[in-house]
Amino acid sequence: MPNKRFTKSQPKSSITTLPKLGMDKIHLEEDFKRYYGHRLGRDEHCCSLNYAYEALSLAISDRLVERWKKTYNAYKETDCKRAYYLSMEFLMGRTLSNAMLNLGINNLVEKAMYDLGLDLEELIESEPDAGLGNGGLGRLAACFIDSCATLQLPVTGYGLRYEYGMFSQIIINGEQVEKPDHWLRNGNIWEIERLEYKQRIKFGGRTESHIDEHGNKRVCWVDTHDVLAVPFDTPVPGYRNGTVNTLRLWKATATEEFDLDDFNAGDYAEAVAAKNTAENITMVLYPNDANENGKALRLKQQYVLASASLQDVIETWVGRHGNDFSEFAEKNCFQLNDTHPSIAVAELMRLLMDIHGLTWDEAWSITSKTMAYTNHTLLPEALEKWSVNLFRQMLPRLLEIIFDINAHFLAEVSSRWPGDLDRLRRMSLIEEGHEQQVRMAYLAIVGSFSVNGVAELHSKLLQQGLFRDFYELWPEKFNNKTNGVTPRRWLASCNPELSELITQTIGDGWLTDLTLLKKLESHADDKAFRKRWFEVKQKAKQRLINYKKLEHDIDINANALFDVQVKRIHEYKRQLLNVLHVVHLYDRIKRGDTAQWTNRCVLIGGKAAPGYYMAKKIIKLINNVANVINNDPDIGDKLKLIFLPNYRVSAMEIICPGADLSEQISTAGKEASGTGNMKFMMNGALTIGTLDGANIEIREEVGDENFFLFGLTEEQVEAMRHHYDPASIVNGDEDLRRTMLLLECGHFNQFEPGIFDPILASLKSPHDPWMTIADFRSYVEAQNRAEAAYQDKERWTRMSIVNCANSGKFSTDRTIAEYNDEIWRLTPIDPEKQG
Ligand code: 26Q
Repeated sequence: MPNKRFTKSQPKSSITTLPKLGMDKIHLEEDFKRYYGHRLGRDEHCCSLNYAYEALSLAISDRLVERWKKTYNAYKETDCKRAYYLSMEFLMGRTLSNAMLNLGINNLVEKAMYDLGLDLEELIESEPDAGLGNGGLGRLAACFIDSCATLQLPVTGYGLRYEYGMFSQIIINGEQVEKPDHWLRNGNIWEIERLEYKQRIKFGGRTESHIDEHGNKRVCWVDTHDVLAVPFDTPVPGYRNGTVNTLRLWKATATEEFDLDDFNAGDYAEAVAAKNTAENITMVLYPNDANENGKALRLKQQYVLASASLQDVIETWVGRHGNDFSEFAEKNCFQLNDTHPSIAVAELMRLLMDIHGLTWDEAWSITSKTMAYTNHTLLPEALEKWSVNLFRQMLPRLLEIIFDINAHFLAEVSSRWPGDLDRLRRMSLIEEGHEQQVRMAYLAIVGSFSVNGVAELHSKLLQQGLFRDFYELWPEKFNNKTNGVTPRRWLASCNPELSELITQTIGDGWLTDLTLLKKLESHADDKAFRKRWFEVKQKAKQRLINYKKLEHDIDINANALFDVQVKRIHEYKRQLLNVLHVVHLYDRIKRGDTAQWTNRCVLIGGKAAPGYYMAKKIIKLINNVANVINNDPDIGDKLKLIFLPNYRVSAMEIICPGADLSEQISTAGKEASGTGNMKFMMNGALTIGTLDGANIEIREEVGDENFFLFGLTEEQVEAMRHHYDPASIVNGDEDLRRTMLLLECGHFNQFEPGIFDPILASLKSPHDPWMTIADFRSYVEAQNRAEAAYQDKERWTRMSIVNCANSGKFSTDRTIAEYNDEIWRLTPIDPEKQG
């Protein structure tokens, strides 16, 4: 009974008071050796990297746990307001090096390991990524909780503990093959299982209603098939400030009676098999970064996250306040990371009414003051919808509540716009059609007091387009919170040489106030400083080459322009535009048009959703083009194209310091924000980009002269749609015509005839939503400007410094400060000044 509390005895305080752990080299070495030798039972005959990694991690983890308990107690004692970040994804990457950096013991541990004959770098790299996310949205959640801890805000991350994270990608014959990512295979020393906080989650069954002794209607949800959600907690340290917050991830398991019922009926094997249905719920992360419609298992995942997290918060509340919820809304705030956890709106209503006896009005008043929703997409087809029938079967009580929310809401709409039936139809939470669907984004908007986009353009387009009707009704709910990235992982930790140079030049304040990087700008005029900057960049490029060498046998020269596009493969992100440019460069070399040539190495990486046909074709095309170019002796160092397999957090930590040029080339109006763009800028890459997402704000910060802008604006894209004629653009542009001809004649698929026809057809279609052909000429011109700039090393280096110097806005410390000032309104708590 692991969750049984002490009854006959109480622990003496002597078992809970511990001496403070030493933060010096001697104590760390001692602890490391003890864990290695005693806990793991190893000696000099067994020098597996993994045991050394574990021993060190255990020693570091102890130091985190010490601060974790202190933080927990400080929050509890102050009874402060709290926020909860609800997200189906936390793309954490590796933990060890970040923990050491934030504790301030990274240098010291490096020495300690060295003295023990170990290479810290090697230990760090032996840790698998926690890849519990698809891309931008999941990594943003990870950067957010880092900044919350650094700002000492009482914020808990709630998510799911997937047994299998994002698949790992291998390339066979140019094609993506997915391999399951069993990231927990060797255990996970950073998490603590908390059986005592498990929660029961209901599925299926039916509802019954009756009138209680006060004459109120009460609903019971009965005959359900329940599962348990067990939390696993991971510490989230702030940067050198004593705060350690919590990331709580739920694992679904079977209830005890689940097996017993069947067991008593004599069907032992069935009973054990039934356990699987429960445990399957959190088995695997869905590897789509756009909506994959209708999968029942995905809805189950979403409900486990929402229900377990809300019950957890309410249990803590009731433990302190009993059934008095009068101050609940003043003390709690739930930030919904996209619509994925938005069933929480209905679930909070259910818990408050059915379990805690509140009236509809009381429950709605609380719910609509505690929920806040962040949108991450502008693609209408990516808005999440669930079939009403599926909902009725799986979550009948929640469907009733959604219908009731809708009835109240539509009454409000019709009193504001009497008789406007079309508006009612447009705004209803239920989409009518041959099958009724629940519109999750509308549920999130109606149930929240705040709705935000993730970059200025994105937030504006939400108000004018996707959510226009709602903006007219409630303009005060809508706001913008431009994304960021944590400078601890994305500069300090991934680029130690550049960080060292920056700190030597302007001090180390930038680590917690990134706007201080601005001080670097004046040094851009200092030739000696530029030289050092250039040397650091070259080293980072060499590191990237060495990393690539592991998989490839291609000679890459660090003097070439490193031109990088890494992100999920998506038509709207337009990796194809990049490929068209590469083929155009190849064509130029082949026809001898190489005066003033700039050697270039184009790196493209990213995963395709396994069911996304076009995205997989694009990967194949990149690899085929690469094969031809890299094996053509005429091309040599002038041009290389490399597909980086298995792009992930730990890969980006090597890629972004080594990039010269950052490709941010989505069709204007389609990329909500982008965050890779920020990581590159911070590490001194220059951007070639469209006026889309946060690119616009990056250009504003760095100035047009330090940014390679191209392409149609969002308004021009929309205006051109009606008369878009790619065929005439191709015919009128000799370079483009030749490029398309090379692709069409099968030059890159000589033994695989026709395989790229679908790609070519989509490029040439007047209905191509991404309008790639429309931006080709302007893109090539911007690339030419980039090459000219790169030829002048002094000029390029100056621009690189200016980019880094103006990246201060893009720290998640700024983003989170805005979330807190305008949405959460939490008071920072310093655990060291408490108690
Ligand atoms: C939904 C339903 C079923 C299965 C999967 C999904 C699903 C999963 C993940 C839908 C979307 C996502 C992820 C979206 C995402 O990463 N969006 C990106 O968010 C970043 C952070 O705000 C932005 O910078 C990017 O512009 C945006 O594309």
